Order: sequence, then structure tokens, then C-alpha cells
Amino acid sequence: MTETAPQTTWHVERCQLGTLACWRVRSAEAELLIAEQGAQILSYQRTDEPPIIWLSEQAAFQTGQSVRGGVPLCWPWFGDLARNPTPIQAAYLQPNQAPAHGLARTLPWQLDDLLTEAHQIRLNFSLSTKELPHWPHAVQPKLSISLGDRLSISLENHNLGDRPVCLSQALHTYFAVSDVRNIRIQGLEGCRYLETLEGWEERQQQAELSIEGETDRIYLNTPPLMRIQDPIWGRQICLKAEGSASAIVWNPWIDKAKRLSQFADDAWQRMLCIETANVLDDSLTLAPDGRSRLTLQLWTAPLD
Ligand code: TA6
Repeated sequence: MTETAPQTTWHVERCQLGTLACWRVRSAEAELLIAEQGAQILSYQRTDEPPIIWLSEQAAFQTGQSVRGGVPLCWPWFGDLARNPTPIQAAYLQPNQAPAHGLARTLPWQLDDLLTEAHQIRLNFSLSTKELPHWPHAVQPKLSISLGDRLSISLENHNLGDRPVCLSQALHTYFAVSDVRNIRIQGLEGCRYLETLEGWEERQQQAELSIEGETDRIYLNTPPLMRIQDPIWGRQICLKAEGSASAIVWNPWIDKAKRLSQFADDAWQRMLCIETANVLDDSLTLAPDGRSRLTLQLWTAPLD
């Protein structure tokens, strides 16, 4: 007779951090914190392990301001609107006042439902604002977060309108690392990338990626699997992306760290962003009634 593991006991509470309503989800194995604003995962940690998702020690929890760390949603565009394909730029009616990384991360989302299964809990969020400021398109984004042995994040779009809509998006995930100078990123070998710090020049990644200075690269035709090898913590963080073929790798390093909000001068050592995305040639065009889904699964494993 096969032994089945006992059901997981989930503790879920709504709490307040600063002016932000949040949800704290805990089990014996893990803890997850999510802000309703932007449906932003703020932190994720497994019991007896270092955090997997990093939250700035200087994070501010203020309505209308993105929290530094966690998984901010970049939607309905990634980065600088002016660097997006023309149809994505044209979809926004105030291009001269376009916030970096779009609108979603500072808007109110709502928890639509919370479902528990044997060893998994799922929280489904949707943007509760029908009218997005200066973005008059009937696209409904939803974010589904599932926690079990892995953390799974799915950003789904449904075009409820009668015209095609173009958008770019990213899960701007901040990962916790022991020391960014000692990690290696596996999976991007051979990928083309745009070096945004040097005129957006197109280059090709040769070997495993190590971080040796400010890094802000858009990788193209990325594979589903990437890993962050962290020898000091004796672990690897594994990423499996579906519905995404582009990813941004970012670390501000020393000088930019001093210019960032909610960011200690030495915090660059403790974090690394790998942002699974749909950007540039991998951006989305949603036909009427069209749907898309970008999913990221995260888990840790001992080093190979
Ligand atoms: O994804 C990389 C990036 O675009 C960097 O250039 C840096 O600006 C980072 O995002 C953080 O942006 P934020 O607006 O959250 O400070």
C-alpha cells in the first residue's frame, strides 16, 4: 500500500504592511507574503533555508509605490515604454508620462479566490480596476500563485475587446543569493542578448553567466530552464518558464545601487533579478478573445 504524505495544513491571514493590504500564507514547509497592490509577491522562503525571493531591507509599503523586491509585475509594458515595439507604445495615450514597467504594479488587485488541495494552495488575483489610466483596452490580466513543493506564478491575459491589443510583460523576480559575485547562471549559454548598458548592442552569451559588474541584459530565444548556482549556500534555484522566450538579467552593482530607492548601498550583493518575460520580438499581440499565459515555476535543489 502506498503511503501518502499527510495533508498540508495552511495558515492564511490578511495583514497590513504600511498602507498595503497583504496575504501571508504559511505551512510547516514554507512562507509566502503577497501584497494586494500589484498582486506582488513580496517574499518567499522555505523552512530552514535562506529566502528564495528577496525583499529589500529598506522596502516601503506605500499605496501607489512599487515595493522593492519580490516579484513586481511589469504590465502592460516592460521597462521604458519608448524602448518597446511601436504598437505597444501607441496603446498608451500619455507616452510622455509613461511609468517604467507599466501600470499594474501600483494598481489595486483583488483576491478572487483561494483554493487548497492536498499539498498545494492557490491564490487567484485579478486587477480590480476596469479603467486603466490612459490605457483604454479591454484586456483582463489575472495572476495565479500556487504554493506546494514549488512556487508557481502564472500571469494570464484575456482580450475581452473587439480589437487586437499589443503588450509586453515580465515577472520582475528578485532572487536572494549569498553573494552575487559567487553565483553562476546556467541556461543562457548561446543565447543572443541586448546589452542595454552599451547602446543596446546585440551580443551572444558564450559560457555560463557570472555577474562581474552592473548587468542589465535582455536575453532572446531563452530556454525554459535556467538555474542560479549558489555555492556558498550550497544550493541552486531552478526556474522553469512557459509562455516566455525572453528574460532580463539585472544587477545594479555598486554605483547604481546608491541611486536606487528602497535599496541599501550594499544590497546589490544579496540579490539578482532574472525576469522571465514577453518583450521585444517575444511581445504579445492578443486578438479579440485572445488569451496568453506566462508561467514561472521556482524550486531549489542541492548543487549538482
Ligand atoms: O529590469 C531591469 C530594470 O529595467 C533596470 O534597468 C532597473 O531600472 C530595474 O528594472 C528596476 O526598475 P524599478 O523601476 O523597479 O526601479
